[in-house]
Amino acid sequence: MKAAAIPAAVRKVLAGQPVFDLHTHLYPPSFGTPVANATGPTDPWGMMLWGVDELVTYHYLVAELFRALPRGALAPEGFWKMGKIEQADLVWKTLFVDRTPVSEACRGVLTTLKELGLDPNERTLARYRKFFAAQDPGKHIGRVLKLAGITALTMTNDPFDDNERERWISGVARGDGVFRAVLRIDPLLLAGTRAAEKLVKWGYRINPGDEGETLREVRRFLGDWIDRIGAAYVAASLPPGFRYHVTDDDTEAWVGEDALREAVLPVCAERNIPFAMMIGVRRGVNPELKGAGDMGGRADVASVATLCREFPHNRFMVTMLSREDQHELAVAARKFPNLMVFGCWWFLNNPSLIEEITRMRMELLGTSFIPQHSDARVLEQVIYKWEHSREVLGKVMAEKYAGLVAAGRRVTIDDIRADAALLLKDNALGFLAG
Ligand code: FIX
Ligand code: ZN
Repeated sequence: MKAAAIPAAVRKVLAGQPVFDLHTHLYPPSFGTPVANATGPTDPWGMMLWGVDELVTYHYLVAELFRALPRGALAPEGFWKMGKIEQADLVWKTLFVDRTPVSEACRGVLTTLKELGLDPNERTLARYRKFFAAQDPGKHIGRVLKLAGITALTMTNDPFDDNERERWISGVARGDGVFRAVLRIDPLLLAGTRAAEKLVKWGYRINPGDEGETLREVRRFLGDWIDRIGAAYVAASLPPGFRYHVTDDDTEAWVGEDALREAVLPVCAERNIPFAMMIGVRRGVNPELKGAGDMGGRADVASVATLCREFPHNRFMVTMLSREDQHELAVAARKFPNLMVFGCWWFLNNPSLIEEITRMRMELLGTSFIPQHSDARVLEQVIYKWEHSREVLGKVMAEKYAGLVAAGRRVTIDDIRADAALLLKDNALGFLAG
């Protein structure tokens, strides 16, 4: 292929390459949908978030709202007392009308509206609301996933969340070939006492005086839920202070170390599924902002390397929240084939950082990494998150192919197709399969 033809060929191949979205907070209609988008089965605590009011009140935009409002004009508490419609109207006016929506989260809403055939220049949400109110949730999901080029994705399924747990126990919630389940276990590792209380309530024998029995019962709990939901993998988000067996200093054992070593990893190995660690989140630095109040911090890649070394029969998928940890994590992945680096998580999911990180990963790891996941919380976000990421990935791939041509290596359309399939789907599916 002529070098000049490569960029357009890459864009075309990526646009047609189906994606497996490795981490989202999306759910099918069987998980219920809130009243604000009432056209299908509705319930106030429904988990399937979709439509313009959810898009515009995404926690990324809530954080940006309070930076744009005049200081003191509205306390977060006052915002939370508003209804969803009122919140959305305020966000739209403040960030999209009174100001230029140049942030990535704002641009994402505009891309999504455009791809759905709507005019992103409306001064109110009225026309958008009319469009969404006319959609049937089930059909709308098919259209949105097609626009995003997603053939399957994983949910985030947390048995410690009573709202979600009840939906599984009652049998209404279920994963399927498109929405695959993931067992999310943060409280087990981060809030052992609270988790133990819940496990006892659910009938697991947690006995502080008998660690062996307790760990056996934690393993039983994990196995029960992996089987109940058909988990593709087990996941946890971890704070910057997460440590494991860091022997080169006197860091005391990290709080969840026993549960990780004696329960989570043995069960994942036995079930032949990966354990995903999303490391570096500092929760609730501004609790007034609720879901918008988290931030990140530098974490410890040495602990990831120790786990990969000490548990060679486990597979680890890792994403880290700090830009400063990305290079060390990619180097760690060079040392451990049982470590799969994935995504540009959360505050890294911006074009400038996706480009920097993807370029660095490709230079260190070739095509043996998963460049992106959407982390979408609202259904339609996948449209922009994947359109924007494909654009950046394509730029980096074209640049690397140009380097190959300069080195005398011919680049064919089959090369591009094979690489696109690995990066957007097959690395993930292959790593999940074992
Ligand atoms: O821990 C997580 O799964 C994070 O992705 C979320 O807590 C976070 O709110 C998010 O959606 C970031 O994109
Ligand atoms: Zn997430």
